[in-house]
Amino acid sequence: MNAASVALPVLPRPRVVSASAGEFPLERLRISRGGQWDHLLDHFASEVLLDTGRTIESGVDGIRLERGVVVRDDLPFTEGVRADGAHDTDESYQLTISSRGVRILAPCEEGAFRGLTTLRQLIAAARGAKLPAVDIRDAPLYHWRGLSLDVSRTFHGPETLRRVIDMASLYKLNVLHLHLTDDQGWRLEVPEWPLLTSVGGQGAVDDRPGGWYSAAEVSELVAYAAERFVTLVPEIDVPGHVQAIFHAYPELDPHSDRGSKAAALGFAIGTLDLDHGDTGRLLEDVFRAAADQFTTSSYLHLGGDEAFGMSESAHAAFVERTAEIVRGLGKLPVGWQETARGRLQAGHLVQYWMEPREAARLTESDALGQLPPEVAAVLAENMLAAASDVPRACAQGAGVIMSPFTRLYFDRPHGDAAQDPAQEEPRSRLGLPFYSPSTLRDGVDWDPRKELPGTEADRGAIAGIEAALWCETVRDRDDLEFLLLPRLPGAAERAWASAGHEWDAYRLSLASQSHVWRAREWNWFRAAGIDWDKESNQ
Ligand code: TNX
Repeated sequence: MNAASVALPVLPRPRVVSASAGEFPLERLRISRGGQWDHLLDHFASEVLLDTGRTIESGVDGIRLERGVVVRDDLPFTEGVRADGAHDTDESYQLTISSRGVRILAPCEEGAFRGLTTLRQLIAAARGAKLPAVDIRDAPLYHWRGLSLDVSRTFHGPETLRRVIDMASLYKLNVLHLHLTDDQGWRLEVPEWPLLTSVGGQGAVDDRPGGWYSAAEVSELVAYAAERFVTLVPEIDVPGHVQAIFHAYPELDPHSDRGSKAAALGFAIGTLDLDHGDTGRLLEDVFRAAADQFTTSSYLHLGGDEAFGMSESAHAAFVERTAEIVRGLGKLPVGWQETARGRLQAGHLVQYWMEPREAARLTESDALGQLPPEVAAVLAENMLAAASDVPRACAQGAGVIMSPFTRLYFDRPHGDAAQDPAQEEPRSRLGLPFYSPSTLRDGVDWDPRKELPGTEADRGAIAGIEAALWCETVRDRDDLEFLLLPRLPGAAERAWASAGHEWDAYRLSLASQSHVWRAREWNWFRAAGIDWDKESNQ
């Protein structure tokens, strides 16, 4: 039976599912230790406790975890690249539940973890009763399955990040990309440049509290994420979006005499200049700090977007220099799609966000009219140049992370009506006002291969999928979670499963996720049209 025809309460939907007669009562589920993957079982048991309040006892004949090859005849091979640079990791698994017990077969530890995650979701949906007899064979479509989170416009402390890592991992995402620097606040500790944090880290949008991560906190977060098979990828956004640097070190601002740097809704004009003062040394120190702290990532994201006010050649030279610094540290560069306007070396990843059709619509409509005219003008100029970025990246042999902004930007207002009238207020407040709203279905019903601008041959360049949450309108953790859920599983679905028009099956599986969200006290948007389970968690 095909996954599409069995609405298992599991997201992303597993690739090959065959249901059989019978069931396994949850009260018989045990954990037996003494195998190679005991740590995975311990982790699993503590997650089930948080998901459902249920303790899984130790005992004989528990869940069997076996290392072995999963038959892949009808499972496509995983495409793209991994953020941790591993080449031999295989996330496939087979989960078999019968009246006799539960068994997971996987060639790698990571596959066994993914299988246990599927089991977690089945347990949460079983509401304390029985697991269905089923045989699941599963593997992801793309290696890179991520979420990018803006911690600059609003600072989200380590505790909030742990919640986001928990959500990502529950949906088998494996990358959390942290947008650590922007005009409003600098969040990375850099030993040689202490004012970046002590001065540049104080800010955020409006009067929201600032903050930054100490190296020790980053180290704990990297370990927390790694335990959940999530890689933290740091982004230092240069040469635009750098007002926090200028705030800390005004002498680095080559245009300090320019007067007002119109900043509205997060857009500011002003860029670094490689030939100005100590800019080169700053770049080296900052990227070294990122490499030293984010030890599990093979990539450093250098930003490169919206370098308003910079000539195309200066921007290209800047990106090339920064990419060289990244390579010098033994890492590979990722940049927003604008970095494709210069010369790229093999191994570079470009993150696609501006869909040409929507970019044209934004610039032609009066949507940008809400911004100050000089900001609207540079934004429009950047959008109009966007159409050739991805073909250029592919022609240069770069990989492409897909973050098309009508599908995967979670800072769009929710387009579904609220089921709970009390949520109309946050719904109308959250998301950038000049973006058209997007529905949950918009986030699920699309095919990354078809949406890559370029030729069919270019589709092989897709490195993976990343959703993005920018935080201009996000005031706090509740707001953040309101935009993340229930969208996050949709992004995970497109990153893991094959695309198809299966909204109805997806919608059923989504409804059953709310048990865990309630139990974990994650805030979420109760979109109309989904039959959310009304039961409160007990
Ligand atoms: C564009 S996406 C930006 C961000 C904004 C975002 C709002 C990108 C690379 N740059 O600075 O926050 O739009 O959606």
